[in-house]
Order: sequence, then structure tokens, then C-alpha cells
Amino acid sequence: MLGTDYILDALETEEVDHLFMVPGGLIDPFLPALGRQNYVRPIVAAHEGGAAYMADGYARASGKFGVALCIGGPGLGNTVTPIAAAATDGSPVLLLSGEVATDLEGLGLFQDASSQTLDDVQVMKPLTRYSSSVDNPKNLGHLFRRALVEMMVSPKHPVHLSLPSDTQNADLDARHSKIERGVIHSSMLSVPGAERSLKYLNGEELGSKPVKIVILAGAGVEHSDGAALLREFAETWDIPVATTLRAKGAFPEDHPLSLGVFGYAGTHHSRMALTDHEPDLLLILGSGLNERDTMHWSLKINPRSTLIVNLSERVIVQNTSGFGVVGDCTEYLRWLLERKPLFAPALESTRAERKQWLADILSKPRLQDAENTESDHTPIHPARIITELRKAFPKDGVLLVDSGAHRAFAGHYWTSYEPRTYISATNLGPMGWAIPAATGVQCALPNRRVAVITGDGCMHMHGIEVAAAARYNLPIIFVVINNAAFGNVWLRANKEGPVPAELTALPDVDWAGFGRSLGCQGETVTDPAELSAAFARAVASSMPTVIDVKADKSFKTPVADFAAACAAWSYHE
Ligand SMILES: Cc1ncc(C[n+]2csc(CCOP(=O)(O)OP(=O)(O)O)c2C)c(N)n1
Ligand SMILES: [Mg+2]
Repeated sequence: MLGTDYILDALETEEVDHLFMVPGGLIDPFLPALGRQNYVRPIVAAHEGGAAYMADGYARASGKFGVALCIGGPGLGNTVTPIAAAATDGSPVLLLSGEVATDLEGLGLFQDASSQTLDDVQVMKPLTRYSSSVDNPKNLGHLFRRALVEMMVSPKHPVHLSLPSDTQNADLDARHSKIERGVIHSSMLSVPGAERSLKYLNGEELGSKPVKIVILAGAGVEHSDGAALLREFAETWDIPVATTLRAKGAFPEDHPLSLGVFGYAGTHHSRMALTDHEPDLLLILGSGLNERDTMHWSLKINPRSTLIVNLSERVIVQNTSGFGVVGDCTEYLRWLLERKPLFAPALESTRAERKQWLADILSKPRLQDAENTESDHTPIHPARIITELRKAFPKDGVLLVDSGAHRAFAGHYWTSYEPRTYISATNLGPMGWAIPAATGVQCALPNRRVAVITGDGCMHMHGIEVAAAARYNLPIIFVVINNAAFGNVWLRANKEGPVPAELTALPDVDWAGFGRSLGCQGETVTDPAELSAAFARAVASSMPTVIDVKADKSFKTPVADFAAACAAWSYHE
């Protein structure tokens, strides 16, 4: 079979049924190859950035990996930010780019981006775990295999293969054999570390039995499908759970033990439990502990009373001078639950006091300015938009959230009931990510409802990708919180001096009309009382809908706790 057929056959073997692409001369051989098979469904995006974001969305929703295919040179350049977003969020994306024939490299051929000129492989090196040209077709099999392994080993990461046209067209007498899931997803746990952690749970290392125990759950829990075990562990001993914004939904936010999100856009409940007073035992599962996860480092990681469980030794060593458990969170929770008698008496004896402590916290307000969720203000308050969409949208539907002030409103006022139902590029925060990523999510989860909360600034960047939802009949609901501004930039503006208005203002675009022109349904909502019916119509429809909600830019984002932590922070602490 040809090199192109080899790759498509390999994707089928790995059960990856979609590929996201923009065509062009350097990958022409892939076009007939895509026509020769019918397992991998190609989705053509408007822009390679969109294709790579779609692949990222597919990876996050499917638990497999996403594939983006583009030409080298200008096509590959367009994927730089998406691949960086996948890298910073640990999303496994395989980027395949075309390259000129190896015997023509460096001769000034149109779009040559081989190692002799722009060097696509080097462009992708810092962003990927593995970036290589397959310049000898005989290497395609093992280099492809190497790329898959590098991508899927935890923490997952994007990889890149550059495919010269002679490799795409080579006749190969080989076929990919499936990489056994057990090999790549082998769950690891340092057992001596886990054994020592028992002394934290039963109080031996702490000096007394822990009453105020809090779990902070990061993306490591939802990645490794540890959410069910986390719930069992928390419920067995009434231990409250907060999540990072990245892992929102890893613990159901309507659960009596839920503290909601901690950190950026987080709840007052999580702040009270985690930072107002130091807990007796803080268990941090699978979080990279970045600025937003730690509420601008206001989370005090006391080495004597904190247990960090992470696959990365670096996360443990950088965040505590104390002890940590190196390992997969799912494996750790399973290991603990198999050894209940070794620490259950301690947790049992403190249960009543812990429940009282939690009840005191939960009796206080959870949300900042909760009254805004019912605001009748026009232009519409973003908190009201988020709240009305939540009511209309199915509990197991998947929400994607973009970058801007709307990220804070969604993070704070949205309720997530299941893991992986709130997806966002929280580490890099590239504007417009959510719009194409939703196409990838809907391709991976054809039977789930998918919605996007985005801003008008984000629409200016990648809004054109709503076209893919129309072309491929994907019933995605795109909610544009349209405040005719780069809202969060506007909110910050003037702090350091007067800012010319045109730097933060955007024209009030008719995004519903824009959506209709691309084949979607379009709705415009100006009155908050109309939100509920508009969302209900979109949920009932089998077509994609762009809903342009005219919103007010002047409402502050609900990040008071985070802002206070930033203001209080000092290098000398
Ligand atoms: C690619 C990229 N460029 C610039 C930024 C900086 N930035 C973050 S949010 C934002 C404005 C977002 O505007 P909009 O989508 O309308 O959202 P709003 O804040 O109004 O809710 C900008 C310019 C970014 N995050 N990503
Ligand atoms: Mg805006």
C-alpha cells in the first residue's frame, strides 16, 4: 500500500475515525487516499488553526488522539498556536504535514519548508514531544509508531510528522499493528510512596487525626477516568472536593461534598475550605498547580500536611519541600480503596467534626454576586446568559468555553455534573479555540449535545469555523456573548493611563446573520426574557445554531477572590 494508505489504515487500526484538515499541493496524495477508504472521515476546516483545534477537541472528548493534516510551510505555521495549546493542556494531537520531495529540497521549490529552508520540523520541536521528517519511506512504520507512543504516554502531548511527497507516494509492503492500550496506558504508582501516604491519612505523620481534609482534583483525575473512584473515596468519609477550573466537573458540582472550582473564577466555598484556614490535610490529585490552580499561589502547600499525587516528579518537587506520591491518581485511589482498614478508623473518628466544619462553610454564599444570575438588565448580564443556557442544556451535554471575560463568567456560574463536560484551553487561553474545538468534540461524541460559550472577539479570530458545523450537520450551539468589545481588555483598560476607545471596541456584528450565511441557524437575543426560549429552540434543533446575545461589557468578572489573592501576593512570602 502507499504511504498515505498506510497512515489512514493505521488510524483505522487505532480506531481514530476523524481527521481534520485543509488540503494543498504538499498533501495532494492524501486526497485520493481519503477517497479509497471509508473509515476515517475527513473534516475540511477553513484554516489549519481551526483543523488543529478540532483535532484537539476530538482528542479531549474521545480519550483517544486527534489528527490534523495540512501542508507544510504556510499550513504548518497556522497550527503553531493550536499545537502550543494542546501541549500546555496535555492533549494528544498528531500533526501530519506535507513536505516537498526529498530530492528537491533546498532548490527553491514553491512552499519548500524542509530542513534546507524554513524547517517545519524545527518549528514544531519546542511545541511537541517528537517532531520528525520521515524522509526515508522505509522508516514510516517505526517512526509513526514512535510518534504515537510519545504522544500517548502520560502526560500526553502533541507530536508532529513531516511527510515528504516521496514518502506519501511510496509503495510499502507493511501494515500498522495496533498498539496495545495496556502498554501505553499502563497505570503506574510508586508503592513505597503510597504506603507512606497512609500515615498522613491515619494522622501518624500529622501528629493528630485529620479533621479538615480537602481534596483538590486536577485534570489528572478526569484524564485517567478516576472520577468514579474519587467520588467513592470522598463519599466513604465525607471529604469535600474542589476542582481546578481545568478539571471542572471531575466531581459533580451539585454533590453535597462539592466545593466547586478553586482558583480563577472559583467559588467562595473552595476559598474558605482551602485558604481561609489551613486544612489539616490537603490532598492534591493530578494538578499541574499553575498560577490559576493555586489561586495565584495563595494555596499554602504546607509540606507537613499536604499530599501531592502526580505522575510528574517535577510537579511534586517544585511545589513542596516535603513528600509526594509519584503516580497515576486513578491507580492511587484504587490502591487506597483496597486498603481501607489501614486508615478508616482515623477518618471515621473525625467524620462528625468534618461534617460540621463543611456544613458551616456550605451555609455561606457559594457564588459572588449570585443575584446577577437573575438580572433583567439590558444589554444582558453575562451571568444571566450562562445561567439560562445551563437550565436549557442537558446535564450530560458538553460545554466548551473560550478566552475572554466570558471565561470567568462561565467558570463561576456554570454547573458541571460530569467529568469532561466542561472543556477549555485553560493554560494557554488562545482566543477562538472553542469554536473549532467543538467540531472535534461533536465528531467524537455524535450522541451528545455540544455547546460553545464564546465572545465576539473570539468570533473575529476563528468564528468562520462554524461553517464546518453546517457542512457536516453537527448540531452545535454557538452562544456568542456579544459585548462589542474585547471585554476583559476593556475591563482592565485605563488602569495604567487613558486608553483610546478604538483599541478595545469591536463593531456590533450581526453574528446570527453571519451564522446563517454559512449554513447555520441564527438567532439574535436582546431581551433576557427571550434567552430561555432561544436556547430551548437550539437544543431541540438538529442543526447548528449561532445565537448572538447582545451583552453588556461593563459588568465585572466574578473573580473577586482571585483578584484579592493577586493583590495580597508578595515575592517575599
Ligand atoms: C490568540 C490570542 N490573542 C490575544 C489574546 C488576549 N485576549 C484574551 S481575551 C481577549 C479579548 C476577548 O474578547 P471577546 O472574545 O469578545 O471576549 P470578552 O472578553 O468580551 O468576553 C484578548 C484580546 C488571547 N488570549 N489569545
Ligand atoms: Mg467581547
